Amino acid sequence: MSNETKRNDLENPEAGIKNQLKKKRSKWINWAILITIVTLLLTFIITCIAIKRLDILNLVFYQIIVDNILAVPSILVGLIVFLGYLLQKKPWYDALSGMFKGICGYLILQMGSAFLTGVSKPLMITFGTLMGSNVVLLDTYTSWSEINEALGTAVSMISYTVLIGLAFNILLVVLKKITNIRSINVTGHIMFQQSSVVVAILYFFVFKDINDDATKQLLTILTSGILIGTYWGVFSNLAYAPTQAVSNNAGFTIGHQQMFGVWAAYKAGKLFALNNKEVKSAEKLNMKKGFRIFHDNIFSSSILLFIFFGILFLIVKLEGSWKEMIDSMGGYNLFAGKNWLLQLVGLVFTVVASLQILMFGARMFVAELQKSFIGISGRLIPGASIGIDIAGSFSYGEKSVTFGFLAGAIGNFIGIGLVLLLGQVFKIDIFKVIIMVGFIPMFFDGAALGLYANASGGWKACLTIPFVAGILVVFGAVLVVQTGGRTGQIFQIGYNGLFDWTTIWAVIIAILTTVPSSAAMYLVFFVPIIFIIVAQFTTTEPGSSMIIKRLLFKKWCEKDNERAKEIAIEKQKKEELKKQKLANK
Ligand code: ASC
Repeated sequence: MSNETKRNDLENPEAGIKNQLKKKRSKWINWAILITIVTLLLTFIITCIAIKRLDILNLVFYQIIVDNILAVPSILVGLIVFLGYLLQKKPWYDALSGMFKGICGYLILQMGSAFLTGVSKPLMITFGTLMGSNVVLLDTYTSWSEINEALGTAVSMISYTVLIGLAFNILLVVLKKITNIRSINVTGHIMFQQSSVVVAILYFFVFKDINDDATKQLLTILTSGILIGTYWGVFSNLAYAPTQAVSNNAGFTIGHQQMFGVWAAYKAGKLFALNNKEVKSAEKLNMKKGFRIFHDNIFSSSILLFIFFGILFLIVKLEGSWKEMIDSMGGYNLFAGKNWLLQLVGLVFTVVASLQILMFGARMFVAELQKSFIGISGRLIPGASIGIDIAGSFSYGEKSVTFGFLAGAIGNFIGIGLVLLLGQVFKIDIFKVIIMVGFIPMFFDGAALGLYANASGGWKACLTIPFVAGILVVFGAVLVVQTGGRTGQIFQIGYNGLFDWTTIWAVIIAILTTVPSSAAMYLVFFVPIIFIIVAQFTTTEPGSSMIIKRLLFKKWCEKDNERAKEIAIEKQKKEELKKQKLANK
């Protein structure tokens, strides 16, 4: 049975999240609760508007909900876990303990991530500045803060976009029978970073000719919300099946920056296993006797990271920028003030240790989410799954994560070199920009693509696919910087730079910012429509083809129905076998 059909399938014992509570409560009660909540909410909003207290609305929606819950993923995850347990009618102390583990697990992951980034980012930035002055750094936080600056007083558009985007994502899941979308993203910081890019493009390009700023902002928020909410729903849905293959049907999906990327890596990995060819997973690589020590993950990742970071650190030291780099590491450098060689060794071990912390935290909160989400997907939004941080999947393949990162990093460096060659030596106009890949795209893209490629194509795919993607990302970034960066207000210092944002989004940005804005204003609405059509192609449930799919892709639906029949026959056979076994006993 394909992974797609396993979601919430009660009779499938291997299903990660078993929807044990499905349909227990009458549909009408659910509707009554929903209508009451919406009515209360609307009454509150209308009353606030009527008594002219918009500041209360702002306080509740913006400062409390957006700033303190949506933007803080650990709290959001904790609350989801808590709600999930309560919906399963678990005792309150179980719900509370699950919530604490969810919050702590997520915080542990963030601490690992903070140390990993805190040590590696200054290294990459210093290395980048050594290469040249007008460098655009691919880094999510640099991109986000540059856009915040550029938007000035209009910056709150980003938060409202996140809110509308999330609501739209949930709506698409509620309408899953038509949309075929079943995943909701819950990675707050990622959702903010991505919304910032979309808002900037719409505000500075697509709606730039609208004179009244209030109308312009309103149009930007609404359109960006729909656009980004559809992206979250459709692409986390796309990543669902590959994520089940990677995680042994853990039931979650990815809500990050390379949702299309992991799907593509998983599909491309299959090319390495054509004609049912046996492939060896990176996790199971058999080393010769003397190399057995490489089976130990900490040992092998230390050696590999020593080679990679060691070389970069040495270059920075030889070029005389050591002090500047160490200063910007601040408290993340636990070896500050020691001899530089000891610092170098210590910093590499800090990276190794941070990776272990990150994976430990991921295991902790993912386990809680899995257990509690049975409640949410059973009661609140039947059939839904959630999109979590990409690091949540890293515990399912420690070696492939390291291999993928290294292969991706080599690809990145070759890409950077090629762009330098084309722009600085051959003087081709579009390449006259220096791109430096920051640590976040370098690590999280490479590791993720390696992990997913390994799941379908083994270690060769795990090395090849992130490598190719590593080169591609740099060229995609050039396209964004030379089109979306044309205003001179954004993408001059940094750009998001992860896989989806240098592939599909790079093309969208290039088109929307190149055509006249009078055309872009209409074209922009084609993007969610195309996304929705993409969703029709994915995670289909055989036998229950989607409406749009039924209308547009008749042949495919026939195939679906055939598959559904096959599944039904297989099921019947299994049941008969079971009955026979019981009778024999
Ligand atoms: C990103 C980003 C981060 C990391 C983190 C990975 O894209 O902005 O901080 O990835 O989410 O765990």
